[in-house]
Amino acid sequence: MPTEERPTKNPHLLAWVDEMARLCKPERIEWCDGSAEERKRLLEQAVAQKVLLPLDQKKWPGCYYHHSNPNDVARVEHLTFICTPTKAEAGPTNNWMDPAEAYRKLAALYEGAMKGRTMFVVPYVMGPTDSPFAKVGVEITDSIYVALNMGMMTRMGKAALARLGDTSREFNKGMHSVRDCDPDRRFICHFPQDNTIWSVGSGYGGNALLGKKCLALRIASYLARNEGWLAEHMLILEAESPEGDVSYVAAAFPSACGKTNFAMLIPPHSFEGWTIRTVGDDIAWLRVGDGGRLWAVNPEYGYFGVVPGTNFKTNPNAMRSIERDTIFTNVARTSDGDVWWEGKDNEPYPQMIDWKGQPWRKGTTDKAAHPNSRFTAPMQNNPALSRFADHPKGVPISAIIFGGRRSTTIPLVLQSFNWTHGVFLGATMGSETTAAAQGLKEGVRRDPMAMLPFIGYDAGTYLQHWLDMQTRIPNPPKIFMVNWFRKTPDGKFLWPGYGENMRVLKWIVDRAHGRIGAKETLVGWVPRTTDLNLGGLEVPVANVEQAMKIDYAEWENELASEEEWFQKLGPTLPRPLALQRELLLERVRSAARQGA
Ligand code: OXD
Ligand code: MN
Repeated sequence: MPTEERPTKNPHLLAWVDEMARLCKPERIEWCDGSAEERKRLLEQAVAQKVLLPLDQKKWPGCYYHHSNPNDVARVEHLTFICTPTKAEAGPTNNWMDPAEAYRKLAALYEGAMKGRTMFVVPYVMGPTDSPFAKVGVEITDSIYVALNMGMMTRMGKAALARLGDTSREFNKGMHSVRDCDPDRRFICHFPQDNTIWSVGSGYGGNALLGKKCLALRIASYLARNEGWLAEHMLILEAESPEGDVSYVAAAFPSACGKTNFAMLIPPHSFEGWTIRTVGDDIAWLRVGDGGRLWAVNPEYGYFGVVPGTNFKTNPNAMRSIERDTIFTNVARTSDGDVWWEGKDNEPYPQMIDWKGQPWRKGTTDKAAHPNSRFTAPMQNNPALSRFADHPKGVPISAIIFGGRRSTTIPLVLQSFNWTHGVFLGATMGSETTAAAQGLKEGVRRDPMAMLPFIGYDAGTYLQHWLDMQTRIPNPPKIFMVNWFRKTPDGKFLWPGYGENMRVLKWIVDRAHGRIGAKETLVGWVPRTTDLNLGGLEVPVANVEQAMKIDYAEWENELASEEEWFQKLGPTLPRPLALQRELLLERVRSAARQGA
């Protein structure tokens, strides 16, 4: 066994690292301490190994490029498993594997997988290090790319070992090997009861940076249910009004539906004096706190965002966040160290190297950057970072927003009648599929709370947990639904989105504080056109009205089609949600019959 400097005395951690080393047989073991010197050294090593290519350091200081294996560009939901003692605990929306079988199968793949390679031991904290809500994880990986990315996405190194201490068993055991990156030997397995993750065969962020989707969502959602809180796929933003009132909002959108853009929104000119700041762009851990309110912490420390479509118009704060110290994965590059992607401000260069490393010429129809190409950037780079982003207590949430990508039916914005109706809106949320996950059927899929791929246990039980949270929160946030993506019958977006979403956000914040009007419909509260500030909007009001329209015939279809989804959830579907659907459907049906 290789000897290495061991920066902890924690016997549980040491025993586990020894056990994994015996299995994987690395040539060397390197414990990451999270220091700047270490980062510099690892970057140099990654460049020497051609895992990273340095970009032009004048244009892109501290930035690097990474080509993934072309077979490894997104999360793989069909290869992601929840390994609970019974299949019922994983529920009908997850792939399940018996834990003993999963350990056996993956151990065989880990056997000797790190021969001749370095095994990095990466201790990290999800959440502000001094927060009572933070969780410690340790990832073992044979990927220097993963070690470097974990150093940006989490509070990594010494601070995590200090937080863990010398005796605690309370850390997530995350085992990861890219092995030979063979899609036939790729598995992402979660063992919620063991607080353990085993991932093999992929180096892609969502499959390999184990603090993010695997720990902060799948495992954390399981812990959250047991401990009485919520781990959610939500951005957290801070909205400050011209009068200096500050409100916090958490919003759940499926992957690649603009969460990062919303979290970094710049208000339009007619909203002078409003400022939006980012607390988090992907994950929120929500707990009941002071004042009986729901408080949110962002467990992450960096952004792993979708690059295509990002530019100085759509998201200037993201552009500034990636100007330095960023790792770009699978965008296009030039031979002199520049990067480009579809939807960047400038035209493509005539000749580039595409995401697969192949020559690319302007005019070809092939995409130069992969649609799910990504940036990894430290959150401190964000010029609009909230000063509470690192606060141990987090921020108190006034409104929760659910939103999908829907061409029809779902209006621009809708406020739920109450908590149960809000949970129903989240539970039945649908979205058209995007590039963030491979192998999904095109079309609308139900994605409860944008958590379908991330609920670490039975989905019906998860929805019951959401309902149960109401009685724990004396002052709960109000719940809303939005849809930025509604289209005309000929396929044009009705709403301009991006910064203009401020108009909707303001209504939401004002509603949460009970200071603006709305109209009651059969399916929820909506703004009247006069309740929205539309000053300076370059889109005809008729389009906005179309985007906001509630068409009861469309809703009848929607509510009727939700039955199939509820049936899929099976016996644990909470009865209040089934009744909610029936109640709404009956009301909408009679209204549609009257031609309303
Ligand atoms: C992500 C995702 O990377 O949701 O955030 O896939
Ligand atoms: Mn996400």
